[in-house]
Amino acid sequence: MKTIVVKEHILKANARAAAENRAGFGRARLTVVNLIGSPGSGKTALLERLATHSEVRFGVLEGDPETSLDAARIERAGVPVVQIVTKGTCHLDASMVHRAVQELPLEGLRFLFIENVGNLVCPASFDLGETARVVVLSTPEGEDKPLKYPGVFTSARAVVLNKIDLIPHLSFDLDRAVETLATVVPRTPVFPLSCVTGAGFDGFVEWLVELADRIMGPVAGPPPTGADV
Ligand SMILES: Nc1nc2c(ncn2[C@@H]2O[C@H](COP(=O)(O)OP(=O)(O)OP(=O)(O)O)[C@@H](O)[C@H]2O)c(=O)[nH]1
Ligand SMILES: [Mg+2]
Repeated sequence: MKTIVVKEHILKANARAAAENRAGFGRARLTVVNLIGSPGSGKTALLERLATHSEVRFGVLEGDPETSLDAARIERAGVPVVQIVTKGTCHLDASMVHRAVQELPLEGLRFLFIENVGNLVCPASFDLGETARVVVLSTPEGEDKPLKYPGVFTSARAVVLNKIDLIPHLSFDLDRAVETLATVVPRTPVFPLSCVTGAGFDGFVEWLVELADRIMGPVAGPPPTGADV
């Protein structure tokens, strides 16, 4: 009996496309952040608040199974955006990103944020060619998620712990959440913050700017053009 290992084949093809994306992002001097989190954790809210920080010039690729509602929110925030509708697929892949980024005006941008489909499992397996993954976990989800979904957390360069403004209304224990994260990802920075009040947000922005400085150098270099990616 013959067995076809579909997953392995798909992941190999994705890895090739991701490597091409990564090379193109490097030529365009873009720091690319793959935002992963559960539906409703606040990924789009994070990007909306980030739009108020002029030190982070960015564009966005929005991934959703249906609708362009999130892209409309990002556009209202004055940020260049392209919506990828996956038609039910539970994650973005590198070829979707490659096609979508051709439609995004990259001139003058230092960052590209890719909001993945809301999910803590599927997006973890698909490299998009990003510089860094950031997981957005929110307080109503509970402190135990890093234990239940370790794969996505171990692949992240940073964790945002969003919706800290809601803690007084929840049984969520911030110290316990930070301890739990430390058992799963002891060296990963954690940013407790609120996208609604802005509390804790500056620390995350500083980390982003340092990341870009480390990867691309403190001066952004010649503005990228669409032809570079
Ligand atoms: N109280 C509070 N609400 C928040 C915060 N961040 C986001 N929200 C709310 O949470 C809800 C979901 O936020 P979104 O930004 O749409 O979440 P998302 O992760 O982009 O969701 P999907 O794209 O559907 O996966 C919205 O009603 C937001 O206003 C926060 O820091 N505090
Ligand atoms: Mg969203």
